[in-house]
Amino acid sequence: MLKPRSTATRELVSLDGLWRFALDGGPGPLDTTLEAAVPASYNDLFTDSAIRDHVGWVWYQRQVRVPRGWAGERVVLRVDAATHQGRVYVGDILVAEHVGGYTPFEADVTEHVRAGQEFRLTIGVNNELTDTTIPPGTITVTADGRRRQTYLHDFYNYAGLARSVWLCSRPAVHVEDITVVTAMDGTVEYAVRTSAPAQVRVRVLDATGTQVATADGTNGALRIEDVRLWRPGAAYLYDLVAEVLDGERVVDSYPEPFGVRTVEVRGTRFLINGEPFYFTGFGRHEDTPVRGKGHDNAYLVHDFQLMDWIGANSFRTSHYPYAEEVMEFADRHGIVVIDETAAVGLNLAVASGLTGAPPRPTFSPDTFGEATREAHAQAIRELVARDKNHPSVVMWCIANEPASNEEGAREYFEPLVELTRKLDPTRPVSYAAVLFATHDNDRIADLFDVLCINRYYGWYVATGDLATAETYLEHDLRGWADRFGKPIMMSEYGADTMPGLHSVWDTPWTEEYQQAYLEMNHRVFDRIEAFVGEHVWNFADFQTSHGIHRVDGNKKGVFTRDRRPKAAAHALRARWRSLGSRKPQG
Ligand code: GCB
Repeated sequence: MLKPRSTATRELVSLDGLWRFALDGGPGPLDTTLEAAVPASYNDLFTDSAIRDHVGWVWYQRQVRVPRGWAGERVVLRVDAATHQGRVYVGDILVAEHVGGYTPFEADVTEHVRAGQEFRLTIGVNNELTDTTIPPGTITVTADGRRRQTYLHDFYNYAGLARSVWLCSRPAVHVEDITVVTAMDGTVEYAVRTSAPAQVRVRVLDATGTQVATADGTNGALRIEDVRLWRPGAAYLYDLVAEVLDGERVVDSYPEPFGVRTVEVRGTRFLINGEPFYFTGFGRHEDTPVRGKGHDNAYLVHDFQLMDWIGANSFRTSHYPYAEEVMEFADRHGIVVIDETAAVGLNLAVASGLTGAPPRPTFSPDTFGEATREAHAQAIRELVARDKNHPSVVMWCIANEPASNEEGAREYFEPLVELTRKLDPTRPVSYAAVLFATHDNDRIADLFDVLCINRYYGWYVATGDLATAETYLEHDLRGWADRFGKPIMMSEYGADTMPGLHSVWDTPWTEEYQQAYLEMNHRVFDRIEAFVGEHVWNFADFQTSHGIHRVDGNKKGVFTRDRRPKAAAHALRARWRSLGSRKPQG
């Protein structure tokens, strides 16, 4: 799905700002004095815990005026994200409904609005997670009748309109979709889909706006002479401008930025443009005080500055697709991205491990079955549709810590891997493996291209004993490397750390321990030939749900929630700045 842009043939009105907000409501005028910021999660905006802990629908409403010059154009409403389900109304009319909290959707509302006139726009947003949503969760009702939401991931279930909302104009016949696939010799294969059969021309512009190639037709290949590659740390972007023509008249024009680069897994190497690439960086979250998961360009800039400062060349969009602004920023600045779906928590053993409840099988008709898998498939379709042209995205991660060791895992995942490969034959596919999944009981790793391993030896296991942790970790990782013969990377390793807490001993929660813990991990990584990268958990401290395992959130950040470095940040900086994108010599 194309990002809304203003072009010579399209206009764009941002609907960000303050919207009327209420827990009770519907498409009719809201009876409320509350206002909520868009984009922002609503949870932390208000002091009323009934709002923060609300389970179900909430309502956002505002007046919108259609620009008077839009007569004769298609008018489209676009919601960048409604977490986790959205319903859009123009006046009393339902114009769009969407499930999935981190991918965009839109509605053509031309028949319901008039140029120059106002309409009442209402968006209902539902935050419920069930065994058929991605991510999954459970709703229970307390003795006094309150509905409570629990889920199988630690980060807080922020909800609402956390990304922008747009009113867009589009010509009657317009470009609907563009796919770009590149080769290092400058060959650009393209496919353009239009809203109706039409004459199409494509033009490739370089970063100065100079036309460097052109072709006619909805599908084809063109060639950029003396092509400049998109490289990690040295981005270069072209625009593929797709034009719908009526004779010589351009009726629609849409520029899709792209980079020329290749990605390939060969043996135990991860290659970008044919060269081995070693990932350094983080699993992250979209998470800031007050805004929750609300997209914020100031944090966007600052977080990328900090990643640059520390020498990180990459990150994973743990545990859901991030705002498109983030992906475009990564494209422009040469940061490499592992792009993850919101399928976090498909694992009932993790929950029972923490609660002592008897484990239930994760994959079964009564737990995660056909309907869950269909929701998961849809999450993959929408992720690939949105992000397929980003040069920064070098791999899809279709799930975080699923029960890949349990019966039914293979039957569940095989069709999803096939689907991902069919949707995008050009990028490797991975999942992040949970501690309980080992090289001898995992049932799905052979289906994937890269082994992404999450491990917390020295934290959840062998707590405070880094010597034992080092032995366990090495044994574990070597097992995976030897059995599968694929590239292997650490997709999570980390230790909760209270800034300002110090000790001369190996004391968990201290700044020294976080640093020693990371160094222990690095010693092991550097001894393993097939290792292709390290993503520390987490870039910054982040908010979690209530629970005795967290004190005001997860503190495994290398930066605090307000982005100040802990001591480990300086040690990582020394290592990563000296590595660049090269594999360490063990
Ligand atoms: C994990 C999860 C991540 C958690 C982390 C932790 O394995 O993938 O979402 O936040 O552990 O800190 O426990």
